[in-house]
Amino acid sequence: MQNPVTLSHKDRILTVDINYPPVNALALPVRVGLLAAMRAAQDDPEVDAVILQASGRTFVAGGDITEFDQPAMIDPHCNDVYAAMEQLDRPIIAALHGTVLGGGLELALSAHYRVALAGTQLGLPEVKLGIVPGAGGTQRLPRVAGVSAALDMMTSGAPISADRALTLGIVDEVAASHLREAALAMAQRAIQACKAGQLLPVISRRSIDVSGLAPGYFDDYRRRLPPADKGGQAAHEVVRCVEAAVALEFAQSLALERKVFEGLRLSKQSQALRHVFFAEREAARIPGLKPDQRVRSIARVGVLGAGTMGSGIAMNFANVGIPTVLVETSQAALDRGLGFIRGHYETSAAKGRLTSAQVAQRMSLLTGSLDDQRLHDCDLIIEAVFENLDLKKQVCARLGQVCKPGAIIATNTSTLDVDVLAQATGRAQDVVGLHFFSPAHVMRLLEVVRGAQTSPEVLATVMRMARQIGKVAVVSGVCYGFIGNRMAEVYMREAEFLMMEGASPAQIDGAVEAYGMAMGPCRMLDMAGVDVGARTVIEATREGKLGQDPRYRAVVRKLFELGRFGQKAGVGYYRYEGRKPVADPETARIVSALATQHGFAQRNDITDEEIVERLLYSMINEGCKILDEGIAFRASDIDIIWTAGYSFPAYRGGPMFMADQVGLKAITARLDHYAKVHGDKFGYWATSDLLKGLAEQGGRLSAWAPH
Ligand code: 3H9
Repeated sequence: MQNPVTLSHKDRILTVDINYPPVNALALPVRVGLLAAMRAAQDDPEVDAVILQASGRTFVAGGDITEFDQPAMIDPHCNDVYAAMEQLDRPIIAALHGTVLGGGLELALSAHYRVALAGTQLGLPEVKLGIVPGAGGTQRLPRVAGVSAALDMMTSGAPISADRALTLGIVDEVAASHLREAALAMAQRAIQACKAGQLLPVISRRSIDVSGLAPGYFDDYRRRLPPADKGGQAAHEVVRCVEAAVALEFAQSLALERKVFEGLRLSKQSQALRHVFFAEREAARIPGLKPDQRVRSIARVGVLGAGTMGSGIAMNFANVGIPTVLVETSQAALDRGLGFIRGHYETSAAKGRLTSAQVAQRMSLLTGSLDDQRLHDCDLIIEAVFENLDLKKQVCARLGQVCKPGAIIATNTSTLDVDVLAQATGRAQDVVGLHFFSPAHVMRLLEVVRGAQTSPEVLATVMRMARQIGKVAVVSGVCYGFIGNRMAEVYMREAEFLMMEGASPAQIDGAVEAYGMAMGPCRMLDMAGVDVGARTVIEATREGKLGQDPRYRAVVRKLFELGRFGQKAGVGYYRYEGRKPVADPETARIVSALATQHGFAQRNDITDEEIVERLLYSMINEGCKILDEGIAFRASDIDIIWTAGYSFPAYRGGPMFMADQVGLKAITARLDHYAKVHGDKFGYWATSDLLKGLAEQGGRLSAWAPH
């Protein structure tokens, strides 16, 4: 490979250029190159100043995350490079563009001056990977931005704009354009300042301003963070490092930071978060698609149905500047949909997240219509009508007539057979399932359902579109519930069986929430609507998709029958005081009667461990069946479905990552145990062949690939 760090000399300025695609990460060859560059500058009396820049779409986006799995990081460490930069007796100007993140910002903070192109994003996102900034970030950032702003940046991991960085003193200048010229001009000023006898500004030599910090400041700050064992481990360690920065000499606290970084790098949370980082990117790769696969252009979108789902879907496109037509059958429904969208945008504007000009611009991209002929010039049409097979079939048949040739017809179904709907259009090759999650303008996950005849071009187009609208897309094959809801069905099944065996909704929710799920199954269904959940179960049972067990999801059906629709009705699994769920003795009575009816012996020895195992291990088993059947391409795709769409804690990596961590042998042993204890008339505990095989061979799901 070509040297990733090149030097060029002109007019006594040395330009050090990093060129290491895709994101100029600080991999070993880059560190070696940078260190050599600093030594060359030090030894060269013909150099008056150094400009540090990067080629391509971005300045340095961080340390090389792929290196973090190594037992030990290989020298030179970034800290060696940064120390050499600070020791240079001539000015270094960092010229920043793109995303200046993690080790990239740490690199910039080790230069003497920084100029950023307008639009640059800067941040220390390491906590999102379960680590702390490990090359001086926790030490240098508080020295320029102050303790409070530095902690906020590092514990959230959120990037800031170049303008905000200027206000905080992180950069010295923002250039509207012509970054190179701005850096050269800055270099000339710095050279003059040196000649006038000014000392070079070295951040590590500055003191930290603690005058505004109240006594107990750091403890108060810690209390506002998520608990360490609930994904907050790295954020707590950031506070420890900054506290050390205030109390100790730079060299001492830098050494502490490095030790903390090394400890976290090997931690379970960090391994899981890194797995999620790479799994998200892997999910975009579709086996069998050629790298030069042609994609269709999507310049105009149509959404059929302006309910909560349809309106949310439409917003995704307006948000990125794509004209979208929203079609409904009644003016009242259309007005409600457009009103919902406007209300959402205006609330965002009131919170300062959008300007009123942006609200107006987005609304101008959205048109409503009662005439489905308006869909004719759309490149992508998404039907988001009520989840009913006959209705959706009718709608798809109509779309087949109305849409122009080559348009992509997408169905937003969560359970229905995409192949049946595709046939109804008469052009199955142009049809794909796009399962948005509610609220569709907020949730990051998009399940892309490839039908038996979906063309590679259509699949590639919607994957690119998903990225454009900021979604993480995962491809699923066709089966009942696709990947996510099929697994969720198993999770809910066990929750309800456990209830009939004697566990309360609060105990079940509490156990999985303690594990890290944002919301337990009972609270979740109460919020989504017991009626919605029950109708799906009733319909699917009628169609024979959920087996013939009369006990299956008996609780949700009963609650539905009794009008206990969840939060919106004030009662469901819980009773609601406002939005607060409280235990309801009536639920216990209903469930106990169901237990008697269905022959469950109620017991009071159900532990949280049993709840987590029965809900999650059975879900893992279902995930393995999904892999075995070729519904999902890889185990990590399933993890992304669950972390991005079902609030599975990212710091646990997703259910399949969890399975590898627990050990597949241990999981199959527990599945066998529950089969023995409960019997297995309906095959609920039948271990998937894939899981059984891997467990026997000592294999791992993460390493599995279909033959
Ligand atoms: C750190 O800096 C620690 C230091 O404090 C201490 C060190 C001692 N490393 O996301 P994309 C790959 S920790 C390796 O699709 P985008 C990525 O996997 C790091 N690889 O592009 C993908 O590969 P592929 C702190 C990386 O335009 C390709 O680049 N920094 C890294 O949507 C394109 O990525 C971060 O956490 C990396 N650091 O978004 C920033 N970054 O094509 C992490 C990316 O094979 N990165 N890749 O799938 C990002 O947030 C986004 O990638 C970025 C670009 C916004 C930069």
